[in-house]
Amino acid sequence: MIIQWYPGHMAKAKRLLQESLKLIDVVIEIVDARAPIATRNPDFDTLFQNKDRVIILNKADLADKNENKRWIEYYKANGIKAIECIATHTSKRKNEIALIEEAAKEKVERFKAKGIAKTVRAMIVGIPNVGKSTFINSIAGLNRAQVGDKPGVTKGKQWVKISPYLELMDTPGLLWPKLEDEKLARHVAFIGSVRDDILDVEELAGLLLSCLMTHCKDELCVRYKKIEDGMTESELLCAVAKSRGFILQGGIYDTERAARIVLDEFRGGKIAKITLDKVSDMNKNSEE
Ligand SMILES: Nc1nc2c(ncn2[C@@H]2O[C@H](COP(=O)(O)OP(=O)(O)OP(=O)(O)O)[C@@H](O)[C@H]2O)c(=O)[nH]1
Ligand SMILES: [Mg+2]
Repeated sequence: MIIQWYPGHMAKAKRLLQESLKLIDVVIEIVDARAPIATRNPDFDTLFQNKDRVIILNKADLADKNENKRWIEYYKANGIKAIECIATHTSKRKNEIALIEEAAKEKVERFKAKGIAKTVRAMIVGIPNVGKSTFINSIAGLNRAQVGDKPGVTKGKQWVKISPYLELMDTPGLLWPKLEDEKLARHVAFIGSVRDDILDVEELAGLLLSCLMTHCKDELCVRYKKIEDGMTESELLCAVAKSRGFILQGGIYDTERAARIVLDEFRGGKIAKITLDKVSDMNKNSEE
C-alpha cells in the first residue's frame, strides 16, 4: 500500500514553523505513545537543532503502560527531557509546566541576571492529530485551541497565554514529504494521522487487523469472534463484518463498514492498549 500523505498545505505549515522560530525559547514535540517512532517527524531534528526541546508522550491512555515507561526511560537515557501525558484528562499539569520551565531555565536565568522577568515562549509541534491543541487546552484550562478527532484541524499558528511568564504556540500538524519505511507509514495511518479519505480504508483496516494479530491476537479474537488464525487481510476484514452482522443485500459482507469500525475501535483504544513502536525496535534500528 503506497500512502500518499503529503498534502500541499504542509509546505506552508513548515514555512510557518521556520518563520516563528526566532520567537521561541522551547520546542515541545508531541508524539503518540502508540507509535513514538513513526510519529516523530525526522525533519524536526534539523529544523530545531539549536532549540531546547522536550517530548510529550501523549495519548498514554491508549498505549501499553509498561512500554510508556520504557519509552520515558529511553528518552532519559539519551538526554531528552520527556514525560508521558493524557491530554484529555483534567489535571493541573504541574509536571508538564515544570518540564517546560526546566528546558527554558538557562535562558530565564540569563534574563533574570539582567533584572528582566522573561516570558517563556514554547512552540507545540508534532504530526497531525497527536493532540497538540488538546495539550494546550489542558494546560490553559480552557478550550482556547480548536481540536478534532481527525488530522488537519489546526490550520495556522495561535498563541495561548498560560501565565505572565508562559505562552504556548499551537501549530498545524506537520508530516514529512517522503516516508521510506512502509511499516512506519502504516503506523501513522493506523493511528489516524493521515486523512482516511486519501487512503483505501479497507486495505488499511486489513493491514491493521493483520498487525494486531501479531500484537494482541487474544483481545482481537474476543472482540471479533469470527477471526481465526492464518486468515489473510481480506479474510480478517470479512470475519469482522461477519462478527458484527454487517451484511448487504444479496448476502455480501459490508467490508467497508467493517473497515471503518476496526479503525475507529482501534483508534479509540477499544481493542487493546498497545504500542506499535517498541523501544526494542529503536535499538534494532540503531544496530542496523
Ligand atoms: N484518548 C486520548 N485522546 C486524546 C488525547 N489527546 C488528544 N486526544 C484526542 O485526539 C484528537 C486530536 O486532538 P487535537 O488536539 O485536535 O490534535 P492536534 O495534534 O492538534 O491535530 P491537528 O491540529 O489536526 O494537527 C481529539 O479527538 C482529541 O480528543 C489523549 O491523551 N488521549
Ligand atoms: Mg491542532
